[in-house]
Amino acid sequence: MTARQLLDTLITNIGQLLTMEGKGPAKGEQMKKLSVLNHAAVGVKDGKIAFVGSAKQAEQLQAERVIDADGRLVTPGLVDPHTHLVFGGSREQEMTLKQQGVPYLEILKRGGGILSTVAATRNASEEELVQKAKLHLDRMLSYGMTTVEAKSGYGLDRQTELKQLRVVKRLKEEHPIDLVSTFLGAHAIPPEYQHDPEQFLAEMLELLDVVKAEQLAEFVDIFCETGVFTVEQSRAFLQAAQAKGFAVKIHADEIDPLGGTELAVELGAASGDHLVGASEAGIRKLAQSNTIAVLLPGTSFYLGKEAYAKARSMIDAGAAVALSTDFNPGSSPTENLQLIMSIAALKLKMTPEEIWHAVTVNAAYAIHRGEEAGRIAIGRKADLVIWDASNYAYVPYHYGVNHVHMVLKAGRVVAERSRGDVIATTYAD
Ligand code: IZC
Ligand code: ZN
Repeated sequence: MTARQLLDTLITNIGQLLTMEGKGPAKGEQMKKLSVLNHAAVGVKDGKIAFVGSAKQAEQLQAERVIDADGRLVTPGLVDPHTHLVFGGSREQEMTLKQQGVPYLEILKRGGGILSTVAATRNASEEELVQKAKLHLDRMLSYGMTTVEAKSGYGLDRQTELKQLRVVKRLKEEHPIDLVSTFLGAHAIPPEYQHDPEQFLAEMLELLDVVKAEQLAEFVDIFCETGVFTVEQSRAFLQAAQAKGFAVKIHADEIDPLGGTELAVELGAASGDHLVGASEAGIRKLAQSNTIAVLLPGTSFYLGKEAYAKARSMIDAGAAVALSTDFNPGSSPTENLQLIMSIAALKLKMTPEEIWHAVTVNAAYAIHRGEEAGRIAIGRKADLVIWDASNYAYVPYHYGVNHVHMVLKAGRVVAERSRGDVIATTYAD
């Protein structure tokens, strides 16, 4: 960057700038060290980062627009690597059942839970689903999330699974958040196949050819859990998906410890997700692999569980840990990744340094966006959050509220604090 070049935007007077400098995902010890620039500035040109340096150096630069960060913290846009974004209806009626002690898997067994969302999603039009998901995405954007993974899995039939994936495809064009699509047709066994899960899985595998031809998803995922799909079924299903050219992920060891963590590593999955019941042997294997541990402590919290994923053992063993909301209508109805950062501090005993790696660079690697999102470096897309905080430890500490001051997506201001706690999205203006 030379003094004569004109930047589109210069954010200067930054108190702390987290660039998340490094190479590849941050594993183990690497998660404990953060690269922090004090009194910094970031310049943007054509939607990309064109300058990273000190506020002093930036005094030489010219820009169309100068944003005075006034000593605030600036980080990469947050990345959420696991959401069930597109669904019909909601499940507030289950809250009473849960209070009465009815377990999550028992509600599913009775035909509720995921299956009640399946009924609502089958009944919703594509347009209705687009409008509903847009509201959720707007909220995510206002919380500083700029890249988000979205799963299907509330159709469990050809037509509705494709409808959900097409909704995501449309949203990729209509919403500033970068979306990454995952096919989760194997999310539950639908009522019409209760007695023949193998036939159901065969149908979902067949559907993958259409998903591939229409480029509707990059990843294939499966819910490996008691009463849903076994480890053997999951292995066969995901191997068949890999043979068709898909990358894979697994909902593993969320409620019962079945050995899904080991399976994720065995298959070379991009991520193993949940891992609450991961065994010590599974954790050791994870640490030696390229599979990212995507932890979703919002679900332990929301389902009122004592058990949380053993993030400390995982990081200390050398694994790369990411965090996610698991936004879904049943076990984690929240779009607030900042709240998840606080739960990770309180329940997973993760340090602020580890938490920031987990919601930026590691989350990006879990969805194969590690070379594009999650770091602030010259030439990368300018996805940035200016926080109403002077230091990075403050965000997980002050919990339950939105600390965003401003969000820039590819260099454009897309959300901004307007008054008090109100963060308004501005991308449609
Ligand atoms: O709708 O309950 N765990 N899938 C696996 C979910 C939670 C989503 C849901
Ligand atoms: Zn999930």
